[in-house]
Amino acid sequence: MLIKAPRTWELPERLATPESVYLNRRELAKGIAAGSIIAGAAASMPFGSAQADDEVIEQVNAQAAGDPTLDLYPAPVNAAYADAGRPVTDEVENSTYNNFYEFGSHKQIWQRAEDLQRRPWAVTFDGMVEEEMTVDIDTLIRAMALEERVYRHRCVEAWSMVIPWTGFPLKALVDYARPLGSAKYVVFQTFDDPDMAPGQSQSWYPWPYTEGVTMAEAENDLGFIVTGTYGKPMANQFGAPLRLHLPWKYGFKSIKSIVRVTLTDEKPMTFWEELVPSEYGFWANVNPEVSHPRWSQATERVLGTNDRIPTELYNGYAEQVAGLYEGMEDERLYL
Ligand SMILES: Nc1nc2c(c(=O)[nH]1)N[C@H]1C(S)=C(S)[C@@H](COP(=O)(O)O)O[C@H]1N2
Ligand SMILES: [Mo]
Repeated sequence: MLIKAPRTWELPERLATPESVYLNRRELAKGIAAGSIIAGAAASMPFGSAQADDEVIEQVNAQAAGDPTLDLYPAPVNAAYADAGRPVTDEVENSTYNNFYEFGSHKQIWQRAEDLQRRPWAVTFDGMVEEEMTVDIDTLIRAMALEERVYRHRCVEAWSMVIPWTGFPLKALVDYARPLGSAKYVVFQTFDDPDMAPGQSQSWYPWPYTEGVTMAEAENDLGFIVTGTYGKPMANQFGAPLRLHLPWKYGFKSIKSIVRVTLTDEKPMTFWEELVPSEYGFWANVNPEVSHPRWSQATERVLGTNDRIPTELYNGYAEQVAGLYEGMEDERLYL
């Protein structure tokens, strides 16, 4: 019997299992039924050579195993979002190719993100709410019914991934905040702590990272608040312990490591718009026909493959979200 990752012996079975198994759930279920789960896992293991891959999986699993919400995983799959129409991106690939400028302005921040202190963590709800409050992250997460959704993720830099997220609808977070009827936008902020995150010493960036959506966008069923990836609490580099994912928008809208949620009637200035207003706007909806000023958005590189595929309007989610933008043709919807 082959056990691939002996260093993770102390982890629950689902965390010691190679993620390739995840990609092949039906096989896994059959394996369990046949009483041969380990054999099934070994058969589909792609990490043959790479010790480096083991190191990555060890990191993400160790972070998951130390997370106080581990018992909530894996969460039930929301059948409406069980399949993103493309294969799920390999977890090692996904865990080692991240944008998280707080830890460096390049993709290889997964080791530096070890320094992210995911507990204690609190989220403040303020602005146009019935009552301002600061809530401990574990209280917040446990107040929600977690579910899993597989979503496409398209960065403005023209690469894409497919990720099994765990979390809860953005709308549930907004309801939790108890907004006043006058609120028109939901604004999110990441932590601001240069001692923990050296990128934040780079003073030319407008820290803290800030993003926002309209109330109508926040209430659309697609908007998702993420707590986990690949069936377990997410690793730091994904933006633990709480991040946003808006699959129809360019990835920079999907703010990581949220500490503040503000309800307001003023359209917020966001991190990238403040930095380079000619290249990044508030709406940032995916559109293959509207080029970035410095490159085309017509196609995207699918990470973990050699494929370059056509990009779709609203990243393929037009049916759910196009209606949000009717009558707004004069706005910069696609930048
Ligand atoms: N706080 C914060 N959130 C962030 C970023 C960041 O640098 N800091 N980068 C954004 C960008 S450009 C992308 S593409 C996604 C990347 O998410 P991933 O690393 O999970 O793929 O996070 C977004 N959220
Ligand atoms: Mo991005």
